[in-house]
Amino acid sequence: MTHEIAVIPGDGIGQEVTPAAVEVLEALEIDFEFVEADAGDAVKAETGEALPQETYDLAASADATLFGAAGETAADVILPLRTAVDSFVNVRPAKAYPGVDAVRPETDLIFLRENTEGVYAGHEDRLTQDVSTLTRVVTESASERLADFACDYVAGDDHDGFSIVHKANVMRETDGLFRDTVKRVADDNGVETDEVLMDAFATRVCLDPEQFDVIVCPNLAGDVLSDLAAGLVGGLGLLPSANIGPDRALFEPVHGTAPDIAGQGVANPAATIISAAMLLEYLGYDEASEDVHEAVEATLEDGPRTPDLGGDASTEDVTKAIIDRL
Ligand code: GGG
Repeated sequence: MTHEIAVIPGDGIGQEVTPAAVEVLEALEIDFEFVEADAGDAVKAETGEALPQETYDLAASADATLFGAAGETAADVILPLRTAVDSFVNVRPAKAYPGVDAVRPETDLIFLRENTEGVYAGHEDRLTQDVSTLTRVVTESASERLADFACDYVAGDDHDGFSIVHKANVMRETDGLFRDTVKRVADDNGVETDEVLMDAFATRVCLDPEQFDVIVCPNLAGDVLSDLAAGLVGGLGLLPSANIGPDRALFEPVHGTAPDIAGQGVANPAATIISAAMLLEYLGYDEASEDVHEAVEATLEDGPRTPDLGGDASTEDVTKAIIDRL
């Protein structure tokens, strides 16, 4: 059976790391049909549209999508692409790897980030010269959908439970609804939870990341706290993500376009290649997924490494080393 994979490199280093991940997938000789499409700042400059309709339609119909990064147009690209696959959860593992210089080498976390609402719902207004507003949306249905996924996730992957990270002591209605709903669903499923205020979480995870395992959180908190966790494990070049929907999914590195190094051929492809390993698992290729994870881990441990990890290798060198280890 052929799987259609939409490939949307986007901007900046997305143009470098996405082809690297496709090279790894091609090396596996699985029956994939890769279809490339444009999105981001460059296509907007050319056509006036950051996300052409054909790119949206491709993501909405492909079996899975591999996305790189978007810069200034991130809100016009990433959010609709997540909608195209009806993605209600963004799975973001943040793990320290042997051989990589990490602030907290014991870190091994999974963020399950609500992916449709919160401040990302986009209800912003400029009322006057002096005042702008943002309406934050939290629904019971979206919180339930995330909590159902979290319960299945911890059961399937043998975790003890999960932490609900929120700020319901201040945002009583919105985060209050989020916390109460997630807790109710977890209780109904017999899943253990604890609750952590998100500011306290930020401190505690830096001091002792082993206190945490699976973290369920609202949209913006998930974005910010997973980037914080990237700082604990050696940088954003190591964090993959999966935007999961009911019928399809979109995989992307957590990092953005990195304009400071774009075009130099030295971007770390690990985050995108690990995202591709998550894509393989999503499509049922568990063994191939494990092989890619192991090849990336061995390469991170023994090199070559890109400059963000203290090495002087190129994106191409690292990609080749990963493929050679498959
Ligand atoms: N690789 C995805 C990307 O471009 N990330 C940068 C970004 O702005 N991310 C925001 C988000 O994940 O919500």
